[in-house]
Amino acid sequence: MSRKLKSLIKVTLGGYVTYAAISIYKGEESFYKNLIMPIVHLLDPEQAHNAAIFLSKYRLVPKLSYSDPKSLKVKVFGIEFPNPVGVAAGFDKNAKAVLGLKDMGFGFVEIGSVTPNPQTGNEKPRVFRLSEDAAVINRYGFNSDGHEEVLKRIVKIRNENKYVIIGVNLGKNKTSEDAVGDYVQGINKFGTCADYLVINISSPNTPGLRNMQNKEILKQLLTASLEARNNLKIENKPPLLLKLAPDLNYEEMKDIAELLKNKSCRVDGLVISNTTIDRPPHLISNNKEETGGLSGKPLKEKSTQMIYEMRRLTDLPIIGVGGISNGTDAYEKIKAGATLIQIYTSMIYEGPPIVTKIKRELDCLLTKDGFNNIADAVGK
Ligand SMILES: Cc1cc2nc3c(=O)[nH]c(=O)nc-3n(C[C@H](O)[C@H](O)[C@H](O)COP(=O)(O)O)c2cc1C
Ligand SMILES: *[C@@H]1O[C@H](CO)[C@@H](O)[C@H](O)[C@H]1NC(C)=O
Ligand SMILES: *[C@@H]1O[C@H](CO)[C@@H](O)[C@H](O)[C@H]1NC(C)=O
Ligand SMILES: *[C@@H]1O[C@H](CO)[C@@H](O)[C@H](O)[C@H]1NC(C)=O
Ligand SMILES: *[C@@H]1O[C@H](CO)[C@@H](O)[C@H](O)[C@H]1NC(C)=O
Ligand SMILES: CC(=O)N[C@H]1CO[C@H](CO)[C@@H](O)[C@@H]1O
Repeated sequence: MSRKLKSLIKVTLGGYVTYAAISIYKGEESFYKNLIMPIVHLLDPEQAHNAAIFLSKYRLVPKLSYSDPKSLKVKVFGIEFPNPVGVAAGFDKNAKAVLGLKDMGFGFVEIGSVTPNPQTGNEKPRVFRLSEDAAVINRYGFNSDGHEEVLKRIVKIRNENKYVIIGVNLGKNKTSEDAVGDYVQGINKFGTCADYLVINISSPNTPGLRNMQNKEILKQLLTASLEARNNLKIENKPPLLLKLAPDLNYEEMKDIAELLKNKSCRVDGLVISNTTIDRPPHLISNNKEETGGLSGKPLKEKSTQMIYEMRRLTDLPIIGVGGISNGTDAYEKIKAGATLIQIYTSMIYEGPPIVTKIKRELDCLLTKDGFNNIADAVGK
């Protein structure tokens, strides 16, 4: 059997099993975590991920009965979010699954990273589960359908008049000599259809990255990107966010914060954080030696700490991401200074019901502490 056909069957099978289960046990959390996700995990992680995108693309995910409570509504960057729980970048790199993700209950979807030209990324295997650590290591290396394709998909969603908040995470081509040029091109391309844009200074995988975490280059990147955004010929210009690696030390954080005070560099918000190249000594899974970015539970404290520091250093709104798997984790990020949060890795382990779980628990925790809404709890 050809490899392609084989993989198609595997993906379809994975999809079928998941779908059947969804139809029978709508949104049952422990059923997913203990039964469905282990079955899905018989597929290799990239196939499992493709299956998930496939299901979401055709909107074969449970329609939820949970409707977002008022306490979870939050307004930031001039946008009203129905709830603060978003999908982190990298899950729906090519904007194929946006509406399915909305059906799962996400308050917003960050697509990408999208590179100007299509590129295939690194050789497979390039994503690894660390099940015992509730973590993942990936070295995808920016596989992307490229600006044109992804833009078409977003425009289609917009034309269908489906209201969903979409952030676009912009990337650069691996072979690009001009990172700033790639970002500017992305801003011009997606500026009119994205609700927010994200540029980054954080990839442990792409050669040349660490140099980017250098003040001069960062300054150039920020001024050029902000200028491109400000020159967009539309009335409501999208907020521009900067995504940071968790591997910055305090001095580097201070440098960045200092730079962000300059009006020509002042982005509208931060996404904290990307994956880490660190390998904490307590990891026990076999795959812990793989090269790439580590995400999930072992990243949690590090990213929360960084949110706390950057909030104090900059006062910018923050999207908190890294190792969130329940309402308590989300609440910790919010109290550290995040206004919105995102998840990726925990969805791999617990499946779609995790979205409602986080929202329900978060609502409870807010009420318990006497907060009326998210905004009241940010940074407390
Ligand atoms: C398989 C995988 C692919 C990712 N791809 C991207 C990406 O293309 N762009 C990006 O900004 N972040 C990417 N991320 C990082 C996530 O957006 C997020 O910052 C990180 O995984 C921490 O969140 P988590 O612990 O909830 O997974 C990726 C993460 C994973 C696990
Ligand atoms: C993207 O990649 C191509 C080649 O891979 C490169 O020539 C180009 O300069 C890069 N940037 C843009 C904006 O296309
Ligand atoms: C802010 O940035 C601009 C443009 O890069 C530069 O000319 C100016 O000196 C900077 N100001 C400060 C206070 O750093
Ligand atoms: C963060 O790191 C991962 C690799 O771990 C990379 O794929 C991703 O693109 C990076 N994020 C950004 C915005 O560069
Ligand atoms: C939430 O998840 C964390 C791990 O990320 C765990 O330590 C904690 O006990 C969980 N809390 C609840 C209330 O489930
Ligand atoms: C998505 C993306 O473009 N990631 C970039 C993050 O920043 C570094 C530094 O420029 C780039 O190398 C990555 O490609």
